[in-house]
Amino acid sequence: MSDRSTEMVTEAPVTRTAREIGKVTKLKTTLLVLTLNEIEGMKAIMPLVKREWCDQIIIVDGGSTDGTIEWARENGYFVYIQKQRGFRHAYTEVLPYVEGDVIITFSPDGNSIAELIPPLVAKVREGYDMVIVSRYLNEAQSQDDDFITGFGNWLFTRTINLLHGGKYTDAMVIYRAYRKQIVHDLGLTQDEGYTMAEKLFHTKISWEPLLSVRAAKRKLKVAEIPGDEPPRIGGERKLRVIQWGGAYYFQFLREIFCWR
Ligand SMILES: Nc1nc2c(ncn2[C@@H]2O[C@H](COP(=O)(O)OP(=O)(O)OP(=O)(O)O)[C@@H](O)[C@H]2O)c(=O)[nH]1
Ligand SMILES: [Mg+2]
Repeated sequence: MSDRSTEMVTEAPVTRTAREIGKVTKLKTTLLVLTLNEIEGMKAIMPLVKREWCDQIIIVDGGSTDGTIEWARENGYFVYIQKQRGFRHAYTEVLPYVEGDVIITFSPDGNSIAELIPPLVAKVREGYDMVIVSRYLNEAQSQDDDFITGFGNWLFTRTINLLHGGKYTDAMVIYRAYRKQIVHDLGLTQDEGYTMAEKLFHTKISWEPLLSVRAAKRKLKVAEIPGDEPPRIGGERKLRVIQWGGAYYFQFLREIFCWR
């Protein structure tokens, strides 16, 4: 599937000296597996993730009570249990444990196809700052979307493209790989990008949409590869359509005026 990836670079395509390519291909990778009561998904999906695909795997848990944590530890995974509630705190808290130069974020609830990890890593090693597994590129499809989430993802992606100069087909998905350095360069660990949106909509949000917005604003080298989103396996959906939708949309508008 990786041969049908889109290039979103605005400058010349990646042309590098052999020395630079050497540096890029040596990049170490850390897979972050996000869990909150995903025992069925974990049992079905994690055996499909070959441990040699990434240099490090961390299970980042939001406080599961269904045996997810115990199962992960029994199967030899390092588990980090977040202290503060909410996706973005999962990421900021686990960051000091990340040894890789590249972070891959992965959902073990059935929505992320494990076999796409190697082509995703290969693509990022071509020299991109971020590579997204797009559910809407070429023939890729989401079987997890309902009408509202499908429309929301379309609207949010188009809004980011229009307001911030992105060329995304999927600016919202978790499944992606990016260089750890850009987390700092784009100020993703700083509260200022989230607090007003979170207060207004009484929720905690994740950082993928802001990452997409700021990567577009900075004109980073971004690519997408197509990847289906199969339906969720077991467990419960945590998505809060109205609250997260409102908070993310507010963030996109705020970014017109804030952050360079
Ligand atoms: N560490 C952590 N993981 C979470 C949290 N909320 C959800 N997750 C996990 O993150 C992964 C991705 O969740 P999502 O796919 O965004 O949410 P979902 O509930 O599956 O909803 P949809 O996929 O949009 O239908 C799942 O494995 C969830 O269990 C959280 O607050 N902390
Ligand atoms: Mg999901």
